[in-house]
Amino acid sequence: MSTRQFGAKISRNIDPELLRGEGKFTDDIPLPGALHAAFVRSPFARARIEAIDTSDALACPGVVAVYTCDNIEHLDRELPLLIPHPSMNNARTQRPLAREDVYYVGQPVAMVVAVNRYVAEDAALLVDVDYDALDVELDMEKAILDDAPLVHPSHPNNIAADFTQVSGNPDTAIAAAEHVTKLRVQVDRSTAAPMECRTVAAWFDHVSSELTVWDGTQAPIGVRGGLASLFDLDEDKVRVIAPHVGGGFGQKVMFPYADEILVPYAAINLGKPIKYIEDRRENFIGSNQERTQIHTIELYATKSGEVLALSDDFLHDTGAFIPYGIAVAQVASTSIAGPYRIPNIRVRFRAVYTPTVPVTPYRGCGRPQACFAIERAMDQLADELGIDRFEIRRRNLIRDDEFPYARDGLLFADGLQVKHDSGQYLRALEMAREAIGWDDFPAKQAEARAEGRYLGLGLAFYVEGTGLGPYEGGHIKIHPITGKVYVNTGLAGQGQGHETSFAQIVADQLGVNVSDVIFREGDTGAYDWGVATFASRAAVVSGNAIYKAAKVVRQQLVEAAANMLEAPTDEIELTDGYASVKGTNRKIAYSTIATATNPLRYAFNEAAQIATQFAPASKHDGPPLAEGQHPGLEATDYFSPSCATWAYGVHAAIVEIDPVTCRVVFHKYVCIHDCGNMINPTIVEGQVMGGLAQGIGGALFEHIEFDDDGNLTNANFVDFLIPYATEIPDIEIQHLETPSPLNPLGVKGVGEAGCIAVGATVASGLADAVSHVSGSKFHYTPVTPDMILEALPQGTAQ
Ligand code: MCN
Repeated sequence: MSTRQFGAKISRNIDPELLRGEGKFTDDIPLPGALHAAFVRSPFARARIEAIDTSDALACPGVVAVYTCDNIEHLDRELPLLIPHPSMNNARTQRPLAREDVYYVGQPVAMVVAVNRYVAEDAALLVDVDYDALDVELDMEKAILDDAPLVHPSHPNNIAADFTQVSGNPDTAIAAAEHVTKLRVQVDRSTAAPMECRTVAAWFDHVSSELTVWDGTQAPIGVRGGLASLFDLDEDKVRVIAPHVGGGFGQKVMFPYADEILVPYAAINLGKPIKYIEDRRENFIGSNQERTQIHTIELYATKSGEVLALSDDFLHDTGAFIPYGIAVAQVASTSIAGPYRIPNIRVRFRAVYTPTVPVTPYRGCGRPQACFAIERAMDQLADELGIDRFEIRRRNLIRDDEFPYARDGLLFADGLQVKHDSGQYLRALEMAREAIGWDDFPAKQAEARAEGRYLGLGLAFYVEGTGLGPYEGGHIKIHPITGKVYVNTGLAGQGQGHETSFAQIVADQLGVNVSDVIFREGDTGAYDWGVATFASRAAVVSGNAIYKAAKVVRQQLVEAAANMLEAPTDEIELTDGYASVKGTNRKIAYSTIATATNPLRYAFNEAAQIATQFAPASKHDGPPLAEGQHPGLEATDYFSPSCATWAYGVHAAIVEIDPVTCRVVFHKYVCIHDCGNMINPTIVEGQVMGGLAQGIGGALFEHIEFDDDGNLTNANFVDFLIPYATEIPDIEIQHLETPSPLNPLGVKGVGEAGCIAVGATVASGLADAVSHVSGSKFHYTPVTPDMILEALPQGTAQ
């Protein structure tokens, strides 16, 4: 195995197990004697709770306990604000179980624990809650008016945060501008819709006082820390395992949802294992969502299309609580200038409380909205100035020699200045232009129009600050018996292929096959330093931590082998699990080196016998460890990024409107993207494709619909449409690899990239398709067939 593994297209090693149905998800964990939990949830978007009567539920055979705010002791409190920010005044977070008031349909009010889920669900229906319904306003633009009903009386005009950032000197630039383009765009609410809904199971061992929790979370270490502090346990007494997780997409990163603390609480309280598996309806009404933003964006430009200043003022729907602070809105506000060198920016947002399920990051986290705003604005500017859409972008893109390009005054969600670290933006645009066939398109469009067809070309450029800190760690150990390499991190994957891509990094450093690297994540019992999987950060932060640890183990291998083979270190080669002396047949297996470097050897295998020749053991044990020496081949290291690294890409699509159904048909979809050096292009493409499919969902189908009373009216997959394979076109992906200068591997993240530009691309294509007959600009997503019908001349659609 002399070929380099980093950068190789290798199939994901976890897939066969998952495809055969052999994955182990929380619900597959055998917990003999487990009780099951079900929740009573608010049917009102806003109401006072006059009384809760649990007596009928408690009398139900098989019911073991019913919890309300009155019998959960110290847990009856507002949960912590996860990301504080000075722009928020008295940020409101949720109580595990409602007390006195409910703030959204789906809010947990009581938890029933019973011998099985059927009994628990039936008994939950018997909990009698007396509500006094209050007025609600779900429309953000009305919710900020003086007479609007308040979600929290503590917050006038429903404003949770009001924050402005300024870069450069917008006022001067605005005064100098020759042209201004202004538009209002809206992206509406969606949800992550993971295949597996959220899950949690817990067991407390009263003898050892150890709490074990299986949680389909993106952040087991965070959950562990939270539970330890809530239950006043040493962290070492709490083990959180994220087994296989059927997709997270951001929805499973937030801690704590009510169930995540109440299920462990009941397990401690009742002395029995407890399980809660959220059902699909609960996932729709009770698990966090994202996306609604309304932007009013203005571009101030010269007549030749050079953008001098950008002003954006947007409303961000934060739902009824704001546990994540302003993170989503801040990411949107700092991505608003996209890839353009706009020196003067003023961006303000107001986060608005609405009586709906809370808003936390969902794949893309504010970037799809920002991309939609700036890219629709760029198209409009191009139209108004009579410049073609590729050209207007070309004139404004950050040029290669301008990197690193800092936006003074704009702080990203990590609190650090926005700085685009590297890229080839002009080249990416040119590649997209060629791949989509921009030069030939006008003729094709003219031909289509002559036949009465609506054919359009859309494009959008996106940027994504990835790889947020603060840090991750990696632990590597070569096993003395088998020579296999074990790698542990504090991450938890939900389908990102970490098992393969991180094995590739290690395989290269240590000279082993990827199949000999065993990667483990999602278990605080195995490794418990780190943060979580979110913000497209694993490749950057964990990848580099693992790389650093692997380099240390490599050095250990080389030194030990040099000693055992009596050769200088620079003569040692590492390949295929053996250390050898260059140009000779003298070689030694890693298992032997690992065994020999451990003074205490009770192994009975061949490696141990051979190892004895090199370092003969005394009767029971080997030579003492020298000062500073440690046994075996093992290292832990950490990586802490200095700031976000910026990935980017361009999408271009040729779309046609089916005049009968107003369906959007994709003729071609091209995605040029750059996530720095790719560890595994197969995984990168899978991530881009998955994100893109989610983006198409958001652009055309997926839409959380509330009625005027705040009821979610499409809480199922019949009415909430996610795209199937039949709706996803063939995607032509082309890679650019501009290394990030900010980390040793030169990588940038890719997990969210695919979804960011899709809405803007589709809208751009649709507006182009109808531009000869309609002024429709498609400034709203999802674009529904109704909207398309409205854009067509009357009577066109059949
Ligand atoms: N990768 C690579 N080369 C790079 C960058 C990344 O080969 N230059 C590989 C990584 O090694 C990893 C994968 O691509 O195997 C994604 O890496 P990264 O971009 O670091 O993203 P994370 O692993 O941190 O995953 C989080 C990201 C986010 S924020 C969401 S949301 C999302 C996503 O990943 N949710 C997902 N992708 C998902 N994919 C699946 N199947 N399920 C989800 O819930």
